[in-house]
Amino acid sequence: MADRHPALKQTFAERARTAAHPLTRYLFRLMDLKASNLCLSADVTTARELLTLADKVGPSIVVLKTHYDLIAGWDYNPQTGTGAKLAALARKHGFLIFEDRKFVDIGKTVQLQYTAGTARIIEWAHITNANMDAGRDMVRAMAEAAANWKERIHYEVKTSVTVGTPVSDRFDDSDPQQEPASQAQSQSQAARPQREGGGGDKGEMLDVVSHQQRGRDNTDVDGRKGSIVSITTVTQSFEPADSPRLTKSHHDQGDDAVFPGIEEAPVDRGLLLLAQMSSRGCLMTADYTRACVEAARDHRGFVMGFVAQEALNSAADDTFVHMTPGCKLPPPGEEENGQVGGDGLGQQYNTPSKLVTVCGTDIVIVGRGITEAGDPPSEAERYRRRAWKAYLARLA
Ligand code: BMP
Repeated sequence: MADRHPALKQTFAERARTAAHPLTRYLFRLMDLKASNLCLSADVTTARELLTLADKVGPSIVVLKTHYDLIAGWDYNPQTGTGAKLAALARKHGFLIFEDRKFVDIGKTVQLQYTAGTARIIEWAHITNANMDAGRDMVRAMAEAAANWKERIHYEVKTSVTVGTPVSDRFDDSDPQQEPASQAQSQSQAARPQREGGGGDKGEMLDVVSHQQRGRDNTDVDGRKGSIVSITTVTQSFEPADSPRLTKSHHDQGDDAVFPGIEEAPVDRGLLLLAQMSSRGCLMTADYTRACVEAARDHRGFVMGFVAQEALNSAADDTFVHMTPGCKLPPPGEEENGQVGGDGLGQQYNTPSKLVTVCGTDIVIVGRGITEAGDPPSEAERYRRRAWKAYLARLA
């Protein structure tokens, strides 16, 4: 496959014009702009290390790969937590975040794992991946979840609240024992938007305070009675999510720098299918890999490409991107010998040159080769230069 597909001889800039997925088009542009086809697998174990590493290595990479579940001290707050901070670093340095979650379950469970729960991966990770063993419906379920999420965040709801004096003819004020409601109580109830809708909305909410009112005419069956003490006007207005104001307020972590030369990443989310693995004795068969390619073609608007050991584009209109882990360079000065061993735990390594020039992958994923180096930023630069050189060699 890898030998023949025209994409192998196209520049990333050319592929940015034809890729089916908006995030893939953006990624190819970023690669061209930064002259980088390097993904850092930031497999450190604390949130502090993760953020420091992302900040230092950010200039050399186009993708930062995470395993959020191996990070101690991950802050789950969607606005100010670790995901939001990573997103700010991604904007500052120009990279996409790829949570290597390898989803595999029935569709419904995966939808919830992707969009809800503790980590709310969809909120901060541009890209995630899935093991297709559970079958194609899981990919469809994830695509639907991503589409619903995008629809939901496309408009930010701004809610402003005013608490007014009740109008006498709007409620029954006949209860002489009615207690005054505290202003704080009224406001806390009013803070909930009354209803959702599009394009600006205004409604009145009756603030109801319940009292124990046994034996009176308008008493509820459980003995609780509602007394209306104020009228709250709730105004909702909607603003497109891609407006500059929202982008800033959404991610305002005190670090609003934006990487120059390209606009911010689109809000679209993308999936990589885990089509092949780098580990020794991996049980993924050629049939499984083929099924991944077919599922990707069925969901071109959501599946960006593959985590694989070789290029898998084969049909004329395949525009998928490939990312490949199991990548290591020999120590500086020994590159020419080209030999890299495994890690003793099943991981198998290849050099960027083998993976990009020979196997046809687009992005190399490097973990310990960089994280365990004495100087990770300069080692990341060495990997970036090597992987980019391998890409230029493939074009030639
Ligand atoms: P390292 O470069 O340190 O071996 O790390 C590789 C990273 O890529 C790890 O995060 C691992 O989970 C991931 N990975 C892999 O090694 N092989 C695969 O086939 C798929 C992966 O996601």
